[in-house]
Amino acid sequence: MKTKAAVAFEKAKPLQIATVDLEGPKTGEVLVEIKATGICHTDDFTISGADPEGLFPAIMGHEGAGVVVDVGPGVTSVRKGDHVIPLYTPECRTCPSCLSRKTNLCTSIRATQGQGVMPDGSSRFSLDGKKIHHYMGCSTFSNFTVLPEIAVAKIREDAPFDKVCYIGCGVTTGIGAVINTAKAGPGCTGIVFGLGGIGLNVLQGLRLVGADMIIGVDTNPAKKAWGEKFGMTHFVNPKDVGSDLVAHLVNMTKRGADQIGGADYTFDCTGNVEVMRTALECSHRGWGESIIIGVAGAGQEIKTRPFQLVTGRTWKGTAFGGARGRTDVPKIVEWYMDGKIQIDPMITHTLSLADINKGFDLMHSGESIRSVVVF
Ligand code: NAD
Ligand code: AHE
Ligand code: ZN
Repeated sequence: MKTKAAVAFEKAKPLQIATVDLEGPKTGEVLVEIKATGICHTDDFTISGADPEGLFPAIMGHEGAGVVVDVGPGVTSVRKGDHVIPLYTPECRTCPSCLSRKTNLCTSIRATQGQGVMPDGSSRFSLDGKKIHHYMGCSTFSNFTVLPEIAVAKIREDAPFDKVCYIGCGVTTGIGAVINTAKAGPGCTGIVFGLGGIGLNVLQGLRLVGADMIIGVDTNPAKKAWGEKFGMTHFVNPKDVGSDLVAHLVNMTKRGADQIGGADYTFDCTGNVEVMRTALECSHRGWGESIIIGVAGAGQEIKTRPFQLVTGRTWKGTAFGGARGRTDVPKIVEWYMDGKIQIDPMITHTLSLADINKGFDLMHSGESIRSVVVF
């Protein structure tokens, strides 16, 4: 069949709208009509050429929602007409990682996913007979896409596609980082670096678990008002603080008789390795945990004095907020539908596919939180 898609033909170039060929679903695969897709910073990261796994040409996008329109042989868990959210972190429930119960990082199709192909090693997308790569196993910047059945979460049918697509990455990553990775609880203190599409969801996750003090840190002063909408109690712009941001944040979080300071949990939502260091070092001596969410480019490395870890701080990372997609995503959709979490105010722009490059411009200028393309 033919489908309209935004294609990244080469790195660091605007996406081009094209009508491409899409083969139908093979064994264990499903064909999904994407109704809406968010634009995540990670799409931009890969398009920029900074992603060591980046492949071109490719159809990016990994934050979608849509309807199953066909299924391949052997598919049992979903059927035509089901509403689904694609999962860049699948959940096969049979690989050693899924069975370990220690991680959400299902390994059953990770190798082929990283090579931009389906589990049988081939791509379903092509143009003029030439292969186009899948991206993160999702390629939601295409009106129709093919996914393995283990990489879709079935959701309730009354959930609006143009809002719940955001649960396909940003919402789940931010809230999941608090609940699944940090396992934060009532009364804790948290510091969130970078109040974009991910960081605001970390803020609302901290509010959800009953954190006492929620500090947001962003170099864009406009993010103060944004943070306050989602539970932030204090805002810090590093540009106003001078050279010792760590000392400033430690001072702000001094509690109890010993007045040591430092947050119970800190989160990097910037992808900047210097910020990651600051985030670790302003976590509490003895028990502070710093969770890396941001994705850093090829060649970037994190560093700190080992003393920071010797004195009881822990560095952690999280992908998709530690969520097991087929199990957890339908529940997060329920939370949204029940009003327990907010999504609508964060979707600042709704665009047509033809205008998808404007979504990236809005991200770069800091004007948008999330842009959503509606097909
Ligand atoms: P975004 O562009 O919407 O937000 C980034 C925010 O960081 C902006 O508000 C920006 O002003 C702020 N910022 C930039 N430099 C800063 C600095 N030095 N100090 C403080 N704030 C600073 O991006 P996003 O969509 O929220 O994504 C954030 C990061 O998370 C990206 O690196 C993205 O690739 C990554 N990500 C990771 C996962 C995962 O599973 N681990 C999932 C989604 C996104
Ligand atoms: N390809 C990059 C890694 C990118 C990365 O870490 N991606 C996150 C999801 S970001 C969503 O917006 C992830 O899921 N990581 C786990 C995995 O298996 O990729 C690189 O550096 O090579
Ligand atoms: Zn993402």
